[in-house]
This record gives sequence, structure tokens and C-alpha cells, in this order.
Amino acid sequence: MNEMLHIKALSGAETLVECLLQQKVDQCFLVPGESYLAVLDALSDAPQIGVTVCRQEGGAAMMAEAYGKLTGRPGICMVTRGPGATNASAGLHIARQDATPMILFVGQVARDMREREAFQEIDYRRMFGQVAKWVAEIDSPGRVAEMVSRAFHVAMSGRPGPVVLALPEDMLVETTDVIRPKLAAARAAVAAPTDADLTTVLETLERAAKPMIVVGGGAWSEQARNDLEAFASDWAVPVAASFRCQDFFDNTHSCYAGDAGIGINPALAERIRSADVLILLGTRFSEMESSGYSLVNIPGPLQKLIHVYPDPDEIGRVYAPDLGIAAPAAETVKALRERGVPDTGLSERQAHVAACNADYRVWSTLPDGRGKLAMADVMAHLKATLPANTIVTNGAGNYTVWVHRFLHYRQHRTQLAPISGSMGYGLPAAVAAARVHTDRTVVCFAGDGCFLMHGQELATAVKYRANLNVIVVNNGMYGTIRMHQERNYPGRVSATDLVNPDFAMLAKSYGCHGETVTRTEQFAAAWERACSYPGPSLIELQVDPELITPTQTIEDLRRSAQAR
Ligand SMILES: Cc1ncc(C[n+]2csc(CCOP(=O)(O)OP(=O)(O)O)c2C)c(N)n1
Repeated sequence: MNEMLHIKALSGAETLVECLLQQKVDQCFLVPGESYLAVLDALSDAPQIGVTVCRQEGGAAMMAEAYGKLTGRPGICMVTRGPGATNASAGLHIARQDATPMILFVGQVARDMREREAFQEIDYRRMFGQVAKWVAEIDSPGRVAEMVSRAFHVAMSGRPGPVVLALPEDMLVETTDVIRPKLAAARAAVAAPTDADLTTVLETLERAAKPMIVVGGGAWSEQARNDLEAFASDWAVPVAASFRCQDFFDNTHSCYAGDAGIGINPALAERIRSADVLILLGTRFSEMESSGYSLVNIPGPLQKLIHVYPDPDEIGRVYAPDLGIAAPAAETVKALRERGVPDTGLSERQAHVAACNADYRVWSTLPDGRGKLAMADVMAHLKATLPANTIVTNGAGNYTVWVHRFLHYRQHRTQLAPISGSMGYGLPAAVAAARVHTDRTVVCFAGDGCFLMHGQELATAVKYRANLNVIVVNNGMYGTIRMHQERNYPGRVSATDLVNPDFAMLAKSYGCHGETVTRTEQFAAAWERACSYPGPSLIELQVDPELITPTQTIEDLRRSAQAR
């Protein structure tokens, strides 16, 4: 029940900040703008809400998204109208594809100027219509509480995602004295699987010889992870993680089968293809997970398919399942675990689980080091020395193969990586992680291309003394695109080479610790110095551009493409 009602005249902006306090918001990420000055002013009277002032709205929105991933509560981002909103769209799209709760507040022109294309005016409903779960403009200060409450509920409900609220400038300064109940912080209403569905899942599994679970999506928790690990052991079912959801399951667990993402282990791809029962647990099993929709037949799967997803409209959208369960993966696995342990018939499946796990262990074994600065040796050092609760962040690029394939994610929320494949995510995500978890090691991996998309957020890291370590893997090019060029247009290099700054010097100019590493034997000591620096650090790894993937060279790619 809500606490007693109270009446007090507040402006729209003050009401908004009061609502954020009721929702227990402790952090917001913003770039200031004259269109929402009144909110900035109201925030100065709410010290409970930490403010992270960013250098570009794309970075601010990515930080808010990363906050949402880390906490399960909507990440709050505030930006100015027009250009602020267009910049912020980069982070909004990640929240959409990654199913992350997030609320973007955007300044808006005054109500009596609308529809004239006034200065920086945009219709956000149309602009963000496909990306956000809900977009609205708050027309009256008397409706701020209602709209903000709805925004929190929508952002967290079903498939979590982004919500956009536009704030007309004059609405923010108008006062209202409507009666407002003191609300409790919003909690997502949770759907549960039916008893009959749970029975069907367990009966189906009992008869299975080569099952596979693929887990992913949003709204995961430590408890859900424990439940799934126990369920997988009890029922002898291998578990694969979907693209960039590798921290949903302990990678050192004996039931782990690896990750279904870009450059999937061919052995895992085959195990998914040939599974007799496939349980998609919270994942849409989209293009990246399914190796370009090639692992499960559309619309009729050859596997017996059970699809668990919080949004009923997603079930049957691509794959027609034998059983669809419109409930969160976390609730479903909890309910399954509560059903107990099977009495018999596990031995065949235990061998299957062991074989899947063996495939993963072979695939995640580092190759021999190549080149003067061997990435394999750098990763071996990090794998051996990083604490288990280290938060690893990255954006997009070939360098991410090192991070995804060879590191073990052992604890909940130790991976912050964009399922949407957005470059430039790693550094803002690392800043957010360091703001939320001041006691944990945070490592951001970036390519030379990726890093400079939001490199200016180093200034934000320095401002807040965020304890994070950046590793820039510099190969002097947009390597992923070069790789695709060599495969499709061998020898024809176009628009993929880069001229870079001295990254270590750049980092130092921001006030970070900066080092350049050119040989393998320099890395361990450089890493030690970076970690002992009390503040952000950056190590630039100058790697051989010819070594385009962990196992292939540009020459290899070119020759095999030319031979086709
Ligand atoms: C915002 C954004 N722009 C463009 C792309 C397309 N893209 C994917 S990877 C990539 C190159 C990444 O280069 P870099 O960070 O240097 O890493 P490398 O592939 O060289 O390891 C590009 C341009 C993208 N995914 N995201």
C-alpha cells in the first residue's frame, strides 16, 4: 500500500526529481542542456542522486544502458533536445537490442512553440518509435508522477527495454499542487509458467538423449544463474550462452558448452543443429546466436523446440516451437528447479554433457603466441591474474574474439558487451561499471577504431577517478571490415585503414596512466603498473595487422578467397 498522500506545490522539474527519488534512483548519466535547466537545478537539491556528467550523449546513454545491465533497474540518462537526442540514440538502440531497462529524458521546446520546427525541435514519438518500448511527451506538471511511474514499469516489464520521455521546457517550470501518493519503487510484474508447461518440459527432457539449453536475453540474476547451474547438473543438460550473455552461466561449470555468437565453435553449432531437444531460455536466438538463422529450421524446427521468452509476441515470430512459455527465463528455471531431480536415465546424457563441455574447453584454449606482441600471451596473463569478479567490457571489432572466446566469465554480471554490436561501447560501459562497483577490477577492451568512437569519456573517468583499465588493441585499421573485404573482395582494400594518435600520450593528456606495449615481454609489468595506478589507465598494444584473427592472417584470407 502507498504511504499517506501529501499536497505540496512543486514545479514539473521538482516533481520529476521527487519521482526519481521515490524510484530509488541513485545515479543518472547526462550531458547538460538549456532545454532542461530546471531539472539540473532540482537535482542539486537531491544529493542522493549521483550525477555523472559525460562528454557526449552517446557515451551518457551507453553508461545508462550499462547501469541497467548491472543493476536490473532502469539506467537514467538525461540529454538536451535535437542534437542531444540524436547522439543519445546510439545507447538507446543498445538498450533495445540487449533488452536492458533504461529511461531517456529529453528536453523539448516549449509547448506553445511545438509543430513549427522550433530550435532543435524533434517529434520523439516518430524518431524513437521503433527503438523505444514507449515514447511520450509530458504535457502537464500534474502528470509527471503518472508518466514517470509508467516509464519505470514499462522499462522493466516483459522484455525490458528503453523508454523516452520528452520534457517541454515550460512544463518543467510550471508548478502544480495536485495530490501525489508516495509511491514504492516500481517492480516488474512477473508472469510464471503453468504447471502443465513445466511438466511438459521435464517429460520432454526425460526422453532426450542430446538436449541443449541456450540461455540469454535480459533480466537475469545471481539467483537465476544458481538455479540454472543446479538444474543443468541435476538433469544433465549442457548449457550454451547466447551472444554476449556469457556471464549468465559459470564458464568453468562442467555443464557449460560455450557461447553461441559471432564465430561460433563449429562443434557447438553442430550440437545445436543436431540436438533432439533445444530449449531457448530467454534468448530470441536471433541472427548472431543462430549463425545467420542457419541452426534451427524456419519456421518448423527439426529439433523439438521449447522457447521460453517474457514477451508472448516473440514466441513463434521466427521459430514455431513445440512449446512456447511466455514467462521470464529466471522464473521458469526457478520453477523447474523446484520440481526436483529425476530418478533415472541420466547416464547417457551425462556423457553428452561431458562431450559438449570438452568441445568448449578445446575451443577456449589459447593458441600459440604469434608476432612480436602476442595477443595469446597477453590473454593468458590476464586469464591467470584477473580476479573472478572482474567486469570486462568491450564494443565491436575483431579484437573481441580474444575477449569472448578465451576469457572465462565466472560470476554474474562480469561481462558488459553490446548484443547490438555497437562500436564505442566498452569505455562508457567501463565508466558506469566503475561508478557502480568501486571495489571491482574493470577492464575495457577496445580496438583502435572502437576506442575513438567514445574515447573522450576518458575525461569523465578522470573526473570521477573511475578505477578502470583500458586495453587498446591497435592494428591501425577497422580490422573486422578489412577481414570481410579480404573474404569478399580479396586484395581490394578500401576505406578501412586508420591513422591513429599516440594512445598512451592521449591518455596521459586526459590525466590517466598511459603506456605503449610493443613486445610480449613488456606486458606483465605494464599491466602491473596500470592496475596499481589509483585512477583510470590505458595500455596501447601495438599488434601486427597481418594477424587479423587469433588463428588467421590477411594473406590466408586473401589466398583462400582468390582460390574460390
Ligand atoms: C557504431 C558502429 N559503426 C560501425 C560498425 C561496423 N564495424 C564493426 S567492427 C568495425 C571495425 C572495428 O575496428 P576496431 O575497433 O579497430 O577493431 P578491429 O576489428 O580492428 O579489431 C566496424 C567499422 C559498428 N559495428 N558499429
